[in-house]
Amino acid sequence: MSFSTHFTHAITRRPAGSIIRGLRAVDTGTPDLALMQEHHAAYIATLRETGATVIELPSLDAYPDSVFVEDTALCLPQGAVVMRPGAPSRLGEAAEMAPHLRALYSQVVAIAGADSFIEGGDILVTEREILVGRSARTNAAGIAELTRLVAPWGHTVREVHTPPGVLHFKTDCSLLDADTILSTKRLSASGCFTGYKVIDVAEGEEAAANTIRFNDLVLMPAGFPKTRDAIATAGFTTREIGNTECAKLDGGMSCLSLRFTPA
Ligand code: CIR
Repeated sequence: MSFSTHFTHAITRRPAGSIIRGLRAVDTGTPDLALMQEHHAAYIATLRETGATVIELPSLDAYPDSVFVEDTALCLPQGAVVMRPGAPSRLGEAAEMAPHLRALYSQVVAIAGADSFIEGGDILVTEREILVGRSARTNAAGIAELTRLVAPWGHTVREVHTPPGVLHFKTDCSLLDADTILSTKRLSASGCFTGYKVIDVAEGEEAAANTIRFNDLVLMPAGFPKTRDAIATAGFTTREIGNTECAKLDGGMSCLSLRFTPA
């Protein structure tokens, strides 16, 4: 079973009332908490439908963006790495996640350098390597530290670039199976996926690039029919989840969970 697509567990965190103050590149309106909660519940139900255990953490009002748990850690088969988010308002979220990981994993390490910044949204784990996109949130020191921490576990890190103006590397791509990546053309054009099979997100549907392959399903944001059909035609089973409210905060499917098999 592929460790990059199949998982026994996920961790999520309930959205907080403070979500209305969440970070966003462009203000497209205030997120509606009730609707976000509805979408979040559908997301969790879909993860559970695959047979996984989903641990739902309580909301953290002190951290408006804390529903986006992916950015706080990298979960690998051998252990977990606690991140150092590059957004100052999100730095403390990592320490909030660490004890939950320690309860599940025997090995938990952390990015610790004062100048090291790295967020989980910039990390794409495939069966053969870990790709990390340098971005406004993830710097060279953070990537170097991650590289050192995961080497003893047999993982290699390849530094790539997040397209300019794009929040995270995985805003623009996702892994569908061991060899297949869904990507926007603006990202795949950089050549960073040479050696993989790439499925292009349809023109005008760039916001559909952030999906998650979780066990037998591909969870994707609702409202992108051309990309949904392209994924289905390639043989994957898709589930559309409402994402209008998280999208106002530049968040999507991957941001809402940590996915792993504890070791
Ligand atoms: C932020 O700017 O940090 C949040 N509003 C969105 C985080 C999305 N996370 C992700 O792509 N992994």
